[in-house]
Amino acid sequence: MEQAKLNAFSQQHFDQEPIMVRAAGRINLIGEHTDYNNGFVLPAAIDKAIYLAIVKRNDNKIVLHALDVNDRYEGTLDNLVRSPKQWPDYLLGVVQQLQQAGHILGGFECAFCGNVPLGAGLSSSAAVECATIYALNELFGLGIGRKDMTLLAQAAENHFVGVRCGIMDQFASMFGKKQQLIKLDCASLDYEYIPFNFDDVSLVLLDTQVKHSLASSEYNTRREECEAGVALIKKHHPHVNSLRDANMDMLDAYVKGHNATVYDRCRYVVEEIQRLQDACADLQRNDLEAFGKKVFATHEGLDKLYNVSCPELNWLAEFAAGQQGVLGARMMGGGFGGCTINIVRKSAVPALLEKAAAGYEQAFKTPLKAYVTSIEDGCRTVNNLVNN
Ligand code: GAF
Repeated sequence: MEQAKLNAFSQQHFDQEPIMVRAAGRINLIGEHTDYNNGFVLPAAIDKAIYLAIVKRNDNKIVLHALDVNDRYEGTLDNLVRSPKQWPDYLLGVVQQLQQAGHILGGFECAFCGNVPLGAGLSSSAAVECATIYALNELFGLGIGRKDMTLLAQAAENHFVGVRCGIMDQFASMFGKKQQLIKLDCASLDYEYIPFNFDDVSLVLLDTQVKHSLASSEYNTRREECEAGVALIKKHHPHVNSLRDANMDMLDAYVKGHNATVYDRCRYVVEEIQRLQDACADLQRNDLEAFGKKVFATHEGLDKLYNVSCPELNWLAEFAAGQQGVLGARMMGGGFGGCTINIVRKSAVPALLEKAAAGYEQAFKTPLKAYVTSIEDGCRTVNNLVNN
């Protein structure tokens, strides 16, 4: 549907064949709030995506069309400022990063739409950034590799949009591969694909439909708390540059007695980095029950130690834990709203969806949305959108 919409718009508005790009949203199985601590993450690109069509212009204008909100932005390449509309910033930030890296761009016009639900923690913003950089790279023949595009897309979010996110979301959107999880070392950006076996289970996203306003301020606070923990340890162990280099003995010796909150935050991260390694070993043995237990433990840590959950997410995670056939469930992404991810035996999916929707609506007077998701390829060009 999104593709057809973009195709129809392109035919009407562009006098040349556009380059068309698909950039996916993401899930993350385990390894939350570890990316900016130089740890590991285990994300994947999904079946929900942003579609973007782009053509060159003969002047230095940037013209953007956001089809889903029926809005238009017009500016020039030499005057990139944040827009009060907000949505253009994800594209303009990418243009600014490309210019700062020395790439020469001409004017362009692009349109985009998508089915990544906004504010659901599925990284619609990273998908827009990745679609933009991928499309500009193709359009102007910039020759930038995927890793550098990923870093520039993240920098757009950090420096133009103003969110200090880690690398996970952009990496997943750029490097996603069908049926494969990406085990990413966020320190080196080395990665490997790990197949996820869908024979017996589905991945179900339960969307709280809430996004509490604390989300971005608390995200930055968590980063600062982790940095504070590293600074305390570093006085005694100068080689420790991030929580990736720390262990529980160090936290017990140098952080625990100093600041209980910072200790809890750091403890969660150190445990989560190890938990991810153990969970990957479970996957290698195809032991999804053991994997799922670690997913539950991650939720516990995010709620009790890292303090980024909320009543709606806790309700969903606890509810899922009590249902037959649910192997693991937890909040996903930055927190304070968005989705839980649930690993569910296929036979148990219909009952889970039905009971969760009824219970959640009764508890919070808000409808629950649910998506049974699949793992798909990351950024790529698409030729005939109608048939893709
Ligand atoms: C958000 C951020 F954008 C990611 O970089 C990551 O830190 C995540 O929250 C938490 O794991 O999605």
